[in-house]
Amino acid sequence: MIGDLLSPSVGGVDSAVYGVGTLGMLVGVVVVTWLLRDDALDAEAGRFRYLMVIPAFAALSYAAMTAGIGVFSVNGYEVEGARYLDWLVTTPVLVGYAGHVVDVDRSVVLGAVGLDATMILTGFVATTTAGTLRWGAFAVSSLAFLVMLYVLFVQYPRRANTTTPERKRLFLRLRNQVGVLWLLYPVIWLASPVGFGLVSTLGTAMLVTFMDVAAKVPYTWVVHEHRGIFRFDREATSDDHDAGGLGDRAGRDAPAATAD
Ligand code: RET
Repeated sequence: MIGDLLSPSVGGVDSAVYGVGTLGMLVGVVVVTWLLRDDALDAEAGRFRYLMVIPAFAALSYAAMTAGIGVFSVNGYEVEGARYLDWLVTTPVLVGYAGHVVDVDRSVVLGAVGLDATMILTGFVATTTAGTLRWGAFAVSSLAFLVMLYVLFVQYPRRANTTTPERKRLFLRLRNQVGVLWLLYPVIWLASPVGFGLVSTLGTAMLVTFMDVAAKVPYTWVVHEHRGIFRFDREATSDDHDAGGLGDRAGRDAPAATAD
């Protein structure tokens, strides 16, 4: 298996699909580079370096998959190790960054990140085992996913400390993207050869690549669209606190944003 992991095998249509995925992720790298290079923005407040991890790590992971690195077979299935490593690193950033936007209490963000990592790790177990263990791991992963969504949709708004209308709007855009797009991943898993085999290996590669690019690149673009939040001169309006929940202060402490 170690031999499988280390010997690259370029070729096949999967490789071409992952090549397109790599290019897609590079678009996200360009978008975050613009944010980092914009002198009018406070890159520290925007945590743009963390945001960069999302497309950059994925681009590396897709480049590895294009080269056939990290692929191994278990129980007759091809498993992309680089994909799970990518998910393990980048999905917690997607979840954590949405919390950062409205300054959610650290303990709550860590809870969501922990559930997310549990979901990916147990998902990997489900993918690489068979029988009862596989379905047990799938159930644990799905449960962690549902509890994580509860934290994002219920706890995050309650424990948000900075809820100017603009921040709230960006948060909702990012959070809702996670809530909607991510639901398709377990469905694709079930339909793939690892699940019920309704979709071929190539079909699964195409679907997951499309989903990964859709979950990451528009995320960076939405932050770019709302970059005004992180302008140096906006600090004063975005630093107040709210114990009562995300909805309570809407419209009170900053001029209404018009763009969306
Ligand atoms: C698995 C299978 C086990 C059950 C569940 C899954 C969920 C995976 C998710 C992945 C999200 C990935 C993203 C990648 C971005 O590039 C592991 C497929 C619940 C939700 C957003």
